[in-house]
Amino acid sequence: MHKELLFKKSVYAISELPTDTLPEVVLCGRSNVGKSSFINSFYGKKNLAKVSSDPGKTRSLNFYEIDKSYYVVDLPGFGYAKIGLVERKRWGKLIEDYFRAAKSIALIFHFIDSRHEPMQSDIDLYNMISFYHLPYFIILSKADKLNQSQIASAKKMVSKYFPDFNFGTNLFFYSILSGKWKREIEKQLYCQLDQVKFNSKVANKPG
Ligand SMILES: Nc1nc2c(ncn2[C@@H]2O[C@H](COP(=O)(O)OP(=O)(O)O)[C@@H](O)[C@H]2O)c(=O)[nH]1
Ligand SMILES: [Mg+2]
Repeated sequence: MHKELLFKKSVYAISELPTDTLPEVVLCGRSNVGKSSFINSFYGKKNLAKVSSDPGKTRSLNFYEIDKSYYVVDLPGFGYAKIGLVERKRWGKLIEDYFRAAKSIALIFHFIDSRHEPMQSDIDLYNMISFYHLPYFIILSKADKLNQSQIASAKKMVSKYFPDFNFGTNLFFYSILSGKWKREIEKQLYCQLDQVKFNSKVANKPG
């Protein structure tokens, strides 16, 4: 389905954001939750996005261009304890500035480790995204680590925190070790991107 995936650039300040208007699909969530692994697995590249054995290493917004038609933006993970307060605040500000400045966000993927309850930083992120009214999916990552009954408990747990999300629509499991959940996400992602393209066509229609 995806033919071409290119690393475009790393952005360390809002002034460095790409100036074109390709739609952006934004990946965010805590460090080590599997965002970079998702890019490699979902787009079938072995090592394009750097998978970290040193959590919290990504300090930039990393832009990947898919089929010359949209960007995937890998945001720096937040909430990693070993990072100093000053550094953490700087990241928080970069992320918030990005959400405020970005004009082309088509969709946000918020990654949460399927084995753990959402943390305060996840609730904070949820509140921030809701504030900007941006289209929003939650991905429960590393689902290969759960057995059937743990999958059922994870579903219950997440519905308690995020009652307005529905499995298969805007809430998904994912694993880099199994192709099982990919198709579902792909379908909803392209639905969303089509919607964005349609909206911009309508907005740009002459007369
Ligand atoms: N078992 C399992 N491990 C995963 C999965 N996704 C990521 N990981 C591992 O989790 C660690 C952090 O992944 P990474 O992609 O760097 O997380 P990021 O900090 O959110 O970008 C790495 O050791 C990955 O191999 C998954 O679906 N299943
Ligand atoms: Mg990463």
